[in-house]
Amino acid sequence: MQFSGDKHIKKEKIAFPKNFFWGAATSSHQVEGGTHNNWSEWEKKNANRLAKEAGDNWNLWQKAHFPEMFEAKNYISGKACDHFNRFSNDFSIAKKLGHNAHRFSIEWSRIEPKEGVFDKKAIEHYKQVLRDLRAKGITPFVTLWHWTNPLWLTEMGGEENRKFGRYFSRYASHVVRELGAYADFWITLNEPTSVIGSAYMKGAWPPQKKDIFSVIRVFKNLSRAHKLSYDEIHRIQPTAKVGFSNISMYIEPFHRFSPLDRIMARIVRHFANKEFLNLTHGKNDFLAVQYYFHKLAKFPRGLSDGSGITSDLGWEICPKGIYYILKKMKKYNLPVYVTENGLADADDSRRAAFIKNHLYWVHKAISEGVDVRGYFYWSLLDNFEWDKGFWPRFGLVEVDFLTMERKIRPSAWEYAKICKNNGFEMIVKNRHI
Ligand code: IFM
Repeated sequence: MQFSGDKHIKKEKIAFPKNFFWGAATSSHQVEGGTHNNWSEWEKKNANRLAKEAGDNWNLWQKAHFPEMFEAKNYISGKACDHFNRFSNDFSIAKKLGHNAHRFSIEWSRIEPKEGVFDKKAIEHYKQVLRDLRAKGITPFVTLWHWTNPLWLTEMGGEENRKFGRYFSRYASHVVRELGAYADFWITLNEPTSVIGSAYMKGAWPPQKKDIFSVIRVFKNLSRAHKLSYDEIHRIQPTAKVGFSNISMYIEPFHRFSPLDRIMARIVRHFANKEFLNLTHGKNDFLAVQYYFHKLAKFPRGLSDGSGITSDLGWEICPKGIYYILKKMKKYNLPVYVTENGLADADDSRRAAFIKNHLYWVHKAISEGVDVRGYFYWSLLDNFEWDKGFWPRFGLVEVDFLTMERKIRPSAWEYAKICKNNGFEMIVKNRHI
């Protein structure tokens, strides 16, 4: 550590462990284009409503900067980034940016468009995707379910169907039998609690329910899906590394000394961050942490955002939260990967600092014994942000959704330096980052 003239400012070398995985993440529905699933159907029915409601949901600055939120077409995933056809070019960009790993998802509705009928062409497509990554020296992390269900399953109740676990593990075993030779890291489910919260508690995502019994059912069915597929994947590929990705919020009590706020913070922490880990105990080879949110718990009002600099979506930027989350992972004694962390930042004014500041805290967790082995920025490309549509720009790479032209953002080059050097130097002022 080097100290400059000002005693409050120091330069720290942030070096990551050898063989650290550096990359970015995407998901099929958000980037591929041409998907036909529960979300694509829901979008058609809800695009007009979402465009109308935008006026009530966003602040003046957001409305002025992203007028596309008032257009119905913003809410239709359609061609997305056309990544289905342009994956090889996109992976060349990732390679140029120094990424040695990439996380993407397989679209269940392509693999199994009808119940029990598996599409050979879809498998062939993902084989090409995996071959392309490997040929470029990029290690694939494959997600099997990033929120989208085939329509036959949607008609049968989707995640609420008590056979969801069996259907999912049958699909997972088919994929791993066909593609296991090309990938070692499998993420069964992406952020199960985001779906439980947004689709079954808040009623914002398909199937738009607000029903505690559905919540309980979906917790049960998704955790069963993970456990069954964990066993299946290991049966087919004994050396596979299997986990699920967990959205983890940094939750503090609104008033530090209020016992009620503290109890509330504990309860929310438990259900948001821990419950799925508990339910899948013993069936995880690694922990996949996804961090975006700092929230304050106030009894009885609920969660509110902290103050400070925010992303374009108004999400508070709170880098040290990732440290507290990672420290909680230590007791599980498993390797940890940060499989998502990122922000919507259309003018790219905050992204480079966002990445560095979060990595500073990831590194601190590592130096205190947490076995973090990789970091995946969300996302490689600007993409379709679910019920918010295309206006939030999360990409290291800007996408023109009309021409499909890709432009590498300056922050992507900053991140590239970190990936290539396996670390960076950081000027730290009193550790206030
Ligand atoms: O875009 C999503 C992603 O699909 C899952 N994790 C959070 C991201 C940003 O909201």
